[in-house]
Amino acid sequence: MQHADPPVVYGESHIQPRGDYASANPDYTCEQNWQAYTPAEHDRYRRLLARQLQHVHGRACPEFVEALPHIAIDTGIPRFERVNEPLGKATGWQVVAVPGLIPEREFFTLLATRRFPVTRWLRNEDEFDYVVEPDLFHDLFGHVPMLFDPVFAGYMQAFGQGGLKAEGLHALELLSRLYWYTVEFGLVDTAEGLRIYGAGILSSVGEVDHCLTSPEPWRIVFDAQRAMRTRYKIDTYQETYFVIRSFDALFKATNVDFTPLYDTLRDLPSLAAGEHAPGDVQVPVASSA
Ligand code: HBI
Ligand code: FE
Repeated sequence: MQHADPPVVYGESHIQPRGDYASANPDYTCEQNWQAYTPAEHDRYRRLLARQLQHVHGRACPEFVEALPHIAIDTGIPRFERVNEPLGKATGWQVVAVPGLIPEREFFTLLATRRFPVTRWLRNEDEFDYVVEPDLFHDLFGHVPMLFDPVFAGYMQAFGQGGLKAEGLHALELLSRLYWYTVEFGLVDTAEGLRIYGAGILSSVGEVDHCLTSPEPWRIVFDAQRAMRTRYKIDTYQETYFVIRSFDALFKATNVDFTPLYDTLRDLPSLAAGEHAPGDVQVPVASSA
């Protein structure tokens, strides 16, 4: 079935989504087509995985590290059904294949039903260090391990449910900022210091160190309203990082009806990616709970 929908705009860049949408189902899910991956693609996945495993130890949050054995299957690109077995047992989530970026409504609908869309194509060799759109490695390695944590898994489903509500309230942009500053680029404070849970950082190379040690970024205590006001850039390191105390705290802070918040936010000016605002509570780099 041909999809005539307009291309999904991801973040602020207007990119034609990559991928074969013609063979996708009406809900944008599709077959992974695992047998179609070439030996070169399996090898590239193995090298991406080996490099990232070195970078995340000591920087990723413990919940992420604990789930890695389910993803870090070093024979190459995992079959999604092989990941779905332990994932389903852990939190009831399932990975589903999609051709690439999908429209917000379909995206939120999948999250609301505990299905995480993983792009089925892998980046090209010349995109080894950075790819604009989320590819298989970003989605599978960056996002899926966190879905093994029951509290974070609950947050992601609530996010999907909230997203479907937000659409009616024209608050998708606010919600996509919240998604960006938590699910993609979130930091968490632990007894051992700041750790990463955001997929956009965990699947990247340079930012894993930058986000925890550089003096440049503005690191502040997470606040949902502040995050929803803050614009983001998709192709640079983040200039602001939001730090949560725990996934319980994140879930509690966002498991409320955002409708009144959307009304307040509509009248407030948005903030630039690196702007400091009154009320910001800075988190020092060597912070620990
Ligand atoms: N589609 N496949 C896919 N993956 C995403 O992460 C994604 C998407 N569509 C929209 C989207 N993310 C963002 O707009 C979120 O903020 C909703
Ligand atoms: Fe992502």
